Amino acid sequence: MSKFLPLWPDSASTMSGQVDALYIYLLLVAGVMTALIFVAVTVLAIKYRRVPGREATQIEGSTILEITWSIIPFFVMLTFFIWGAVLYFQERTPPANATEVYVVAKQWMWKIEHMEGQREINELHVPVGQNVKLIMTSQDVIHSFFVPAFRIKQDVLPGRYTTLWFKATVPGRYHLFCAEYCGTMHSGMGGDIVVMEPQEYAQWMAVGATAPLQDTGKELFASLGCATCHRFDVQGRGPNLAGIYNKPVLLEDGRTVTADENYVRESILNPTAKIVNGFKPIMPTFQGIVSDEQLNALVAYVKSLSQPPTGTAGLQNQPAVSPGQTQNVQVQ
Ligand SMILES: [Cu+2]
Repeated sequence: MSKFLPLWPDSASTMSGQVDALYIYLLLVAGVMTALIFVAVTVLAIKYRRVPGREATQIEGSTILEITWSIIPFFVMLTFFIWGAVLYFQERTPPANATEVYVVAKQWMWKIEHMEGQREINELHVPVGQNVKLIMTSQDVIHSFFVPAFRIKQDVLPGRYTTLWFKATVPGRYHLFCAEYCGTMHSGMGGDIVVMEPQEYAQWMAVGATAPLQDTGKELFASLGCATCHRFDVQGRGPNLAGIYNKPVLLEDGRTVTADENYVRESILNPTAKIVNGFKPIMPTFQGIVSDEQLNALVAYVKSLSQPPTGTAGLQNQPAVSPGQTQNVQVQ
């Protein structure tokens, strides 16, 4: 339909049809409400028009009528809220099996890093039919990752990660916009999501890969000296990081937090913000020492310490994770 009457952008993800359905519903309800009001105004204007010789009479209010026209629209409007909330939670909850891609925004470009090591600028290649989770941060100001054809949008903030996920359904090239005014060249800050058939994608993936992201992180972990304190064999001066990802961590002040991507990131840049119970605030900050790309690699490495060995080169030397831990990771 959109070719003849381009009211809607391309529809190319599992979410887009659902978002469109909600939009059509909103338009229909708004249309019906508007029609009802216009009909009532017209009919009442005619019925109670001024007629020579007719005296105006005072009409008192009707409680039943007023309650009816309040309660019925209230429940109609609640359906917007419920439907919208259901879609929102679907869009905010990445499936556990999603392929992860790191996105770093800066004035005025999108830098993409695949787990396998491929890097791209202003282009993101993905296979059709695969859940893709984006872990995004900004090097400078607030940007916003917006792909109309997928009906997804998420602000990208400096100093923390935000995430987004999608599953593309139709191969093709879809425009990526920055949807947050971010400076002079904001309107030029765009790109393309290239959705490919799986075989085509595998061919694309086979070319130009450097090291997998977690391997880069592992090298950094060694070269920055992290491994001196965060040991995997004996208890070091810092917590053992094997298996911590997505697990609750008890802090010195009694709080419990989940060791998600933002926690790992914060612990590298601002180590004293959340001190793990039983440890001392002796870790120096790496703010200004590691770039956002290096941070992503370190976060990917820490996360890889919580995944069962898959036999890929990058994961061979990781510490063993007990079956219990592995199960928990998968459940979460
Ligand atoms: Cu921007």
